[in-house]
Amino acid sequence: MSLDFDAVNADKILIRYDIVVESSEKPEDIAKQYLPENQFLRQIAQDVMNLKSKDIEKHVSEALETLSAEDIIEKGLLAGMDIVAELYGRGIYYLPHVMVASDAMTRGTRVAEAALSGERKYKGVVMMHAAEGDPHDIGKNIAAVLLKSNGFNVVDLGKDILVDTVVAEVQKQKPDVLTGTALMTTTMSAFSRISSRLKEVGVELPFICAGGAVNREYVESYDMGIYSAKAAEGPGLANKALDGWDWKKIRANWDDIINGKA
Ligand code: B12
Repeated sequence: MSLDFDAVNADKILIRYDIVVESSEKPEDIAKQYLPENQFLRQIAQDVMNLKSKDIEKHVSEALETLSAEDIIEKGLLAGMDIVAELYGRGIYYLPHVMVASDAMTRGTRVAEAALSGERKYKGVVMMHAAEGDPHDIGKNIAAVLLKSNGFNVVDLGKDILVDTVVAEVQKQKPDVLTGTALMTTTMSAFSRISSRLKEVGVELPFICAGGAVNREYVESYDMGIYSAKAAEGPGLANKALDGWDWKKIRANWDDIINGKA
């Protein structure tokens, strides 16, 4: 089923100002600390935060006249989604807000992605997915855009992908790197299962695992797992795999790679 977000009047979705009164902070105050200074980026972040799905494509196109697609995604669209996540976490926004904001984010990302320059001469294949049972794919989609803009051929399996499917696709398509995203504590265990299954069938490759449900300690508790906290780290980690580094070497040099020293 596809939802028609154009028909949504965001002003009619209840915002829980009662919680705000209790905590003496308004959504606008909470948003202030995340909003970028640049007026175009600020407008885009506010579009996501204020659920302005209809305006965002126009605003991203305008911003592209002076800013790079990567900056628009990372500093505008993502900043807006951070605010939405914060407001949702505090119980001020409800699920409908998050869904409309996700739609705005996706539309904006599509316009920015179309503007990414560069010859499509692929340097390697990255296979991506969101964990079995997990519908959260915004971070994965952003990471995909950044990997593509860095010259990788991205094979995106999608969201809520069965462990069996991931293992079968890796065997079939033989990517250089596999990635997984999990935002729910109930779905993150799929990664260790994928790791065990790949070992059983004799496949080893760097497996970048991300999403709010996982941390470095967890990801490094199973073979092949390489932790990532930010989409922007994806290309740097994947580049190492193309340089011939195996997952053990990438893991051992993780801090240096993330800090741009390796
Ligand atoms: C948006 C959202 C949704 C949207 C998802 C839309 C979509 N298409 O993704 C919708 C509305 C569908 C949704 C649904 C649900 N959600 Co929700 N959702 C969120 C919310 C508010 C924001 C998540 C988000 O998009 N963040 C922004 C993105 C950019 O972050 P990210 O994915 O982590 O990506 C970053 C990094 O992880 C990294 N990254 C991610 N992937 C990759 C890949 C690579 C290769 C690299 C390098 C990096 C990388 O890069 C990004 C930053 O640069 C969070 C709250 C929160 N604080 O996170 C809850 C949250 C994740 N949801 C939650 C829940 C419980 C649900 C529901 C079960 C709610 C319900 N009761 O129905 C349902 C799921 C039902 C189901 N099973 O189908 C919980 C999970 C709790 C838990 N620990 O298990 C959270 C944490 C809210 C909460 N505090 O309770 N949700």
